[in-house]
Amino acid sequence: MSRKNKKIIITCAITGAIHTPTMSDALPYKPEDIARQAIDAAEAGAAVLHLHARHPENGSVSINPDHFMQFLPQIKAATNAVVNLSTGGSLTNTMEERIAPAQRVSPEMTSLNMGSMNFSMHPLADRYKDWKFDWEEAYLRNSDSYIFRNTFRDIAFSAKELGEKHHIKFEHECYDVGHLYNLKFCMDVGMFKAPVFIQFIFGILGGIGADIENLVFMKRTADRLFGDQYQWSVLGAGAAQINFATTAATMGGHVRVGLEDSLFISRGKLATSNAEQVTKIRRILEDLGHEIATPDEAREILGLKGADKVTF
Ligand code: KMH
Ligand code: ZN
Repeated sequence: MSRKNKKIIITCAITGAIHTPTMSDALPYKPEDIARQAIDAAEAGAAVLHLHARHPENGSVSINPDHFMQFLPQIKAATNAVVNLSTGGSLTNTMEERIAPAQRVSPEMTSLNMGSMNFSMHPLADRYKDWKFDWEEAYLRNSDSYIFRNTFRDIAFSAKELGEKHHIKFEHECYDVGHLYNLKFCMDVGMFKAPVFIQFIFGILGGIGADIENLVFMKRTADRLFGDQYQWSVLGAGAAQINFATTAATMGGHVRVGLEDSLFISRGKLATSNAEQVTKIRRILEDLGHEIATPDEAREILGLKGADKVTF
């Protein structure tokens, strides 16, 4: 879908499950820091906040609904931004565990990963020697034997438990071209209603690489499969983040930034916050003549149920 002349939705992914506290002091893991950075990102122009939880005491990834509840009410009280909860979980979680926080708080959106794949951060472990917490090194190194499991049965389970029962709209995370075909199959059997929202993801080790030719190919494939029945956004991992967001916007897409996807603000320079990345992409997009969507405009573009329907 070309989406020319429409507003651009900035999603900001605040902390994720890829990076660890040693890598950047700016990566938030305490609930008050996740809340503060999310609110600041929304004030800087993010219409959608993609959120993971972490254990407050050591920053390891958490899918405990109680940990989400330590920051979600603060975010809701301070911003109108759309809350999008991750269902990605950590290296060992089942799909039942991964969707439990969303079942508890019934957000407007959640992520939904559209295929099983290698998903590895192990090369990052070689860049650090002194770790802030003792779980970090093993977490990263063990990801080389991790299969990020998202079978058709898992996807159908999430569609039923979150989509049907909670009217949650999905950020369909597609890390490779095959994931688009998985989504098409799921739509054909009635799992998801148009317009779907697809996040094209580039540069994860295990997914399609961060080459602009791949973005063009993903977009062309999605056009063929979904016609005008989809909205799309792009995230480039690491150094690809801003270039890919800018290119996506030029091609008619929405964009995602945030410390989940990259810890940097420019080559070799760590970002000081999520809001700094939002401010940067917003400035670039506005300089190029694009308009940024407010949260309510994002709700309309994506067909969301509304902030009054969440339970946090
Ligand atoms: N847990 C990672 C392997 C998402 O937010 O849905 C991927 C992930 C993506 O968490
Ligand atoms: Zn995520």
